[in-house]
Amino acid sequence: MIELFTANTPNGKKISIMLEEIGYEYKVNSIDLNKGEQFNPDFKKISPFSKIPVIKDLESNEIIFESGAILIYLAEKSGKYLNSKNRNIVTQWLMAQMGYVGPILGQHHQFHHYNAGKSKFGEERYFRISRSIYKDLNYRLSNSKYLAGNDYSIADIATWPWIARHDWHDIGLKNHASLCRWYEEIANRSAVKRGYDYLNKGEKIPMP
Ligand SMILES: N[C@@H](CCC(=O)N[C@@H](CS)C(=O)NCC(=O)O)C(=O)O
Repeated sequence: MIELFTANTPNGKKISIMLEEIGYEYKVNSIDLNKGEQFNPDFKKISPFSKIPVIKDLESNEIIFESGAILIYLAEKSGKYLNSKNRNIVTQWLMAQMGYVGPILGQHHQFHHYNAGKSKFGEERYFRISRSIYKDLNYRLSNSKYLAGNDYSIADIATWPWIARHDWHDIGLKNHASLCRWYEEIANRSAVKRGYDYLNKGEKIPMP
């Protein structure tokens, strides 16, 4: 059994999707970011930067923070979505998501979606880089079924929830045919649907 400390965000959904994909039992401990619950001293003990997601493996008592580290932990524990043959390519695409795709799209959400009009420089900068991320992902997926090759992996599980905010991005997922093909295929996986709606509120995946 895994305890998942999370919130309804792309980084949080990576882990509920992974837990559904590997069929592990998990209980959700919701952290209300709007109320600042991430800053509670008890949460900070398990999350040094006060961020979700975090997991506690109730079998081993191990606590893991950082979504990329959690995905690697769960992939190694379950033997799924990462293996010795694809490890190098999967970790490259996973780290590219962690260090580039997520942080840039996150800034695009801040400047374009939540705070439009507050900073022309910020809006333009993150819009431009986000467009180029769509273009580069589209190019990769025009040559490769999944991000790390022929097999669905934790690199896809990390990246997909960010593209699931495509309606906030205003970049046009439909105009990126290969990215759109990959997005729709993953959206149709039943584990992804369950992980996306991990609160069981009937939350539907935004389709292009
Ligand atoms: N690199 C971290 C980023 C985690 C992160 O930024 N989490 C956000 C929600 S998506 C958060 O907890 N924000 C709360 C805050 O910044 O106060 C990861 O991938 O786990």
